[in-house]
Amino acid sequence: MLKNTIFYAVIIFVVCATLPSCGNNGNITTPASSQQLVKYPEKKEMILLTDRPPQLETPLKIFREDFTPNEYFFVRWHLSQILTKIDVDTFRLYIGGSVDKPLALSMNDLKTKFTPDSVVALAICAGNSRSTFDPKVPGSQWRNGAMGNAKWKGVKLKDILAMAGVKNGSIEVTFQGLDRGALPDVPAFIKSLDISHAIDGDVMVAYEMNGQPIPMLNGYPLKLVVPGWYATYWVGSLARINVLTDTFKGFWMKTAYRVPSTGVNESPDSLAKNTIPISTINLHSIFVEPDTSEPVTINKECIVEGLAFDDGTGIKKVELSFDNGKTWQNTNLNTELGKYSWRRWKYEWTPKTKGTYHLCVRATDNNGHIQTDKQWNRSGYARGFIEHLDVNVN
Ligand SMILES: Nc1nc2c(c(=O)[nH]1)N[C@H]1C(S)=C(S)[C@@H](COP(=O)(O)O)O[C@H]1N2
Ligand SMILES: [Mo]
Repeated sequence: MLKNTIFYAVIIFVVCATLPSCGNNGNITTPASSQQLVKYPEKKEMILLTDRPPQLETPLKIFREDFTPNEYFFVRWHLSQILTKIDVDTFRLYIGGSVDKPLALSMNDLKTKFTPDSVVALAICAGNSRSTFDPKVPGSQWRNGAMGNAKWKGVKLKDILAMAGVKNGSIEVTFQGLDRGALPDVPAFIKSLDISHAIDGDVMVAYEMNGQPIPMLNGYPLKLVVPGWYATYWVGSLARINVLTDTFKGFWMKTAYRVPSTGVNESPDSLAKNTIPISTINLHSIFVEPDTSEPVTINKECIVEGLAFDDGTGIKKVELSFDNGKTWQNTNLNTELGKYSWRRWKYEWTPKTKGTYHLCVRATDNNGHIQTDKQWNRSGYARGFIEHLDVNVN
């Protein structure tokens, strides 16, 4: 515990020393109320949360598109030393540990020695929408823009592991990128998956995002894609895959990114004693339109629209309420873009009277699970509770 406290104190000191806007409350974040737009290499105007490491949020209006353009795709790194350039000719992806034949694969090997695979999948930060948690929790104060939907192309992790030959008795696989902490004792960003998950045929080592190379800030040249799981597992600038015969005990699995073992809910008055690593994407739906900064007019059609998503179970229906949850109307779902994609919902609304309407949206998945009104956990992870939007009609 003391070690972790020292670790964070060091990080905060290093970041504060380089960031004039850093507050003194220990949170390395910009308040949710401010919306400073910035332009980073290969990116268009994004909302700045922190500069070092870069944390950039996608403006909500970009979610009117089904695929989030690479230049608007959110950015979230934990360590301050990230790659700004790389020589792809000498770059190698190393596969080692409990395998028969350790591999060092070039980009050309990945593109020519394996059958290409592709998937449409939503990447969503576990802390997306954290700024809306009540009571407030520490951490990056994201609104809804720490997510993006993309078409990923690459190689199935299963095929890479088959080439290396996983030995009997292997139980986990770890993934590490080329990013580093500013100081040697900052734990490397390493994530792990169970071997059964790693070889399930869904997990992918991607070299393309929406038909283009992955932007440097999103993890060029390789990013692990773990469909249906929170993006903390989607290791960027991926360079090392290690097969283990033991459970991985690194900081980013054993200390960070954990939720109560009973689910993503706990009470602020009695925090859960047992925690487990966060895993699959919680069922959620959000509003994208109307843009409440623009007037909504009586007797004129207004499109109410948003996105619903989950871990791949599938969205059965999305309902909308105009009276703060008393009555619910079914919305229209757009065609499914893939099991791991988000799903767009729409409702054509013609308000007949003036006033303020309290809209709410809730999704139901194919297993019959329905979003509820209350959810909280100390880390602000996996937001899944019902969104509200107040709309003034004039
Ligand atoms: N190497 C590396 N990979 C990483 C991270 C990181 O800090 N380092 N952050 C993870 C987290 S928490 C998120 S939300 C996603 C963000 O991916 P993006 O920046 O491409 O949107 O990357 C994941 N992969
Ligand atoms: Mo994240």
